[in-house]
This record gives sequence, structure tokens and C-alpha cells, in this order.
Amino acid sequence: MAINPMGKVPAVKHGEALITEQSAIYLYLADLFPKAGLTPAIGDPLRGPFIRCLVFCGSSFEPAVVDKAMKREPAPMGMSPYGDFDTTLKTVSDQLKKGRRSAVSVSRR
Ligand SMILES: N[C@@H](CCC(=O)N[C@@H](CS)C(=O)NCC(=O)O)C(=O)O
Repeated sequence: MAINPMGKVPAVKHGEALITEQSAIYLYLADLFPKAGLTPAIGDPLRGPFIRCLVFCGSSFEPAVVDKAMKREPAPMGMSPYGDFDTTLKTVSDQLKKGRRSAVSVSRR
């Protein structure tokens, strides 16, 4: 709680900065250590798809999985941050099948 008042992990304290949210931590560390080559660099055609995947994790995948695990009805399609669980899972699954060097594409059932 002293590090993250929300009581959630992961959390990183770096100097005065508090960074929470997995995606933010990954980006922060990659930017901090650019020579490690942890992410596609700015200007790399894979940078956009990479950021999309990263943000998708927190904004869509995580809420979809938690709603499913808790057996909660998702919000109506037009109001749900992820649409529906099956589409969200298919988007991840299709990308994994394509491999790491291919750009992410939107998939619809
Ligand atoms: N959206 C957050 C999720 C953080 C989260 O839910 N962390 C869980 C572990 S996976 C946690 O700290 N649970 C302990 C608790 O809430 O007491 C992220 O991406 O980092």
C-alpha cells in the first residue's frame, strides 16, 4: 500500500514516479532501457501493432477475461469496452497464430 495505494501489483517506483498497470510498466521499462531492444522502436512499422496489443491487454482482454471468470453479463455490445468475450479471445488467438512479426488485424466472428 505504501507503494501503490490501490494495493495492486505490479507496481514500480522509480525515483518519484509511480508506475502501475502492466502495459504502462512494460512501456516505461522499454523506454528506460532502449538498448535492450524490448519493443519495436519508434518508426518501426511494428510499433503501432505492438502498442495496440499492449493497450488491448488492459482495455479489452483483461476486462473480458474477468467478466467471463466472474460469470458477469457483459455490457451491451455498443457500451462494452471489449465488445464480446469470443471476439476478444479470437483477436488474441488469431494474432498468436500469425506469429510475432505480423501486424495485428481486427477479427470478427
Ligand atoms: N489492470 C492491472 C491489474 C492489476 C491487478 O489486478 N493485480 C492483481 C494481481 S493480478 C492484484 O494486485 N491483486 C491483489 C489484490 O487486489 O488484492 C494491471 O494491468 O496491472
